Amino acid sequence: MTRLTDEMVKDIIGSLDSTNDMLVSLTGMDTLELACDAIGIVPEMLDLRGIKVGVVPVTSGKGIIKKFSESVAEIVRKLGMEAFVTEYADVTGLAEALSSGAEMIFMADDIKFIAINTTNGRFSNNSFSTAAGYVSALKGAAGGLAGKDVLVIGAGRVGGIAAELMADMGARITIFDIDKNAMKELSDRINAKMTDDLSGAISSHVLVFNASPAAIDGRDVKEGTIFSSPGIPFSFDETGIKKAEKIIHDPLDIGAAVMAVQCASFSRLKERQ
Ligand code: 2YJ
Repeated sequence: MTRLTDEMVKDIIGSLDSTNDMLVSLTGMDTLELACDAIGIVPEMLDLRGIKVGVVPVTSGKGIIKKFSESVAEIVRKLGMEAFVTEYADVTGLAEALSSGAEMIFMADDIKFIAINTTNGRFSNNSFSTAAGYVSALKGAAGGLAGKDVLVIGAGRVGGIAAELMADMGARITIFDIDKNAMKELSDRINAKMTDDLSGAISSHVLVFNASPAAIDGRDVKEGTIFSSPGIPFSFDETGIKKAEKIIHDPLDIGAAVMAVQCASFSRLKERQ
């Protein structure tokens, strides 16, 4: 699994407003609207006021990513919640967040990134949230996915969940992965096509969900293609950027925003009027 680096995270806090503007112009939804759409609600259904969110740095594995916790806290603040990063890391930090009354707690090691709703123990996870957020982004950018052909690059966790969500929306999915077993397992599971020819598949699709860290050769890109691209690092060269109509990509914001909104929805959905 690709791990974020200090370099990828260093500018997130300063670029949250421009990511939000990018989402509005490419998908027609701002970050909060997109995160809600990803879990099938609208912002008016959620009461985010006064939610106290703790972000706990985790030192296990490869350790702390500089500004990771502060970036998550800022993403959550932009959605209208109150967020703090604990002074201590790991178990001591978790105890600190709980004793400060955090209603939601974010923690990430090298394998999982979760947000726990402390009022009921339910939790959201980054793989599902990233997949759902980028599916909503592609749906918004393309004006709907029902009946449309979508290429999914990468049959890992995010690609697999995204492919399943889009198949449920009525999209016709083609899957590519260099891991042929993973590709076959996913294509059998959701009854989708698969391909061995990445270049050919890219050049014959205008809707692409890219959940892979691999580089995409701009010479393969069809003019007017819409890419929803959670894969890190950013996969595109200058030619691809010029030929694509839209590329939706950010290193952390969309996935973390969906996590926060889903985690809040576990206890903060407003009663229907
Ligand atoms: O607290 C910290 O600063 C670090 N322990 C954060 C580690 C962040 N983890 C990752 O980037 C992993 N790739 C897990 C993300 C799950 C993606 N679905």
